[in-house]
Amino acid sequence: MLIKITGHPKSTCTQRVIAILNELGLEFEIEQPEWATQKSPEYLRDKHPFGKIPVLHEDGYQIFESRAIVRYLAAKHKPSLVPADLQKLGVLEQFLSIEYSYFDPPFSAWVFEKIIKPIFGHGQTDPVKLEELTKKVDSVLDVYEKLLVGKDYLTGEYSIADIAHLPCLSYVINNGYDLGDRPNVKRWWTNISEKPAWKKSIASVQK
Ligand SMILES: N[C@@H](CCC(=O)N[C@@H](CS)C(=O)NCC(=O)O)C(=O)O
Repeated sequence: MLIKITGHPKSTCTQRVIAILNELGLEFEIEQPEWATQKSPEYLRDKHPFGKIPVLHEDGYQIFESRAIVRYLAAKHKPSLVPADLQKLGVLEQFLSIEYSYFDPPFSAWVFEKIIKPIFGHGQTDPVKLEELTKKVDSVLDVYEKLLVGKDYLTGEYSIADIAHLPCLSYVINNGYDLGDRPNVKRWWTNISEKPAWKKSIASVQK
């Protein structure tokens, strides 16, 4: 049965799901809700109680939250992306939590300010705000530079923790953010962004 995603190809959360679907070689289609529909009583009742995207629909099964969808699809279709060894799983969960707690807030705010805001008619990019967000992104990547010492991937092996970072990291780098003097982050970025599945995922949607 074809997997359906309620989402928008430009949304970072939707791109996280697209990235894992392409990594797993699964076919899918995207159903884009109208902005207003996304807050309608029907949408809140039937798709997402918080009025957000993305939502996964698979043969009568439905879940929302991009990282939960990534975990579910990887565990189902490619368990090597989610280690069985409990200590390795703990490290993976640590990096997924780091992504959600410390990485995503400034990065998704940067993406909103620079890209999403003007595209979707929420106003022009505020350069002062963007500068503040750039400093926050800098601080997060300074920590990643240390976390990535001697490693090609966050946990040491390519995993869903790397995939979870791709949409926001890719957006900022493709839209003028300079990684600066951070050789470990640069090596990691090259390793994860050159995966064929990611290239397929962002073709024509991130610029
Ligand atoms: N933690 C959620 C976040 C969902 C979310 O904020 N989605 C955004 C797009 S990336 C959205 O629906 N924005 C529209 C809105 O807030 O009305 C996830 O990862 O799925």
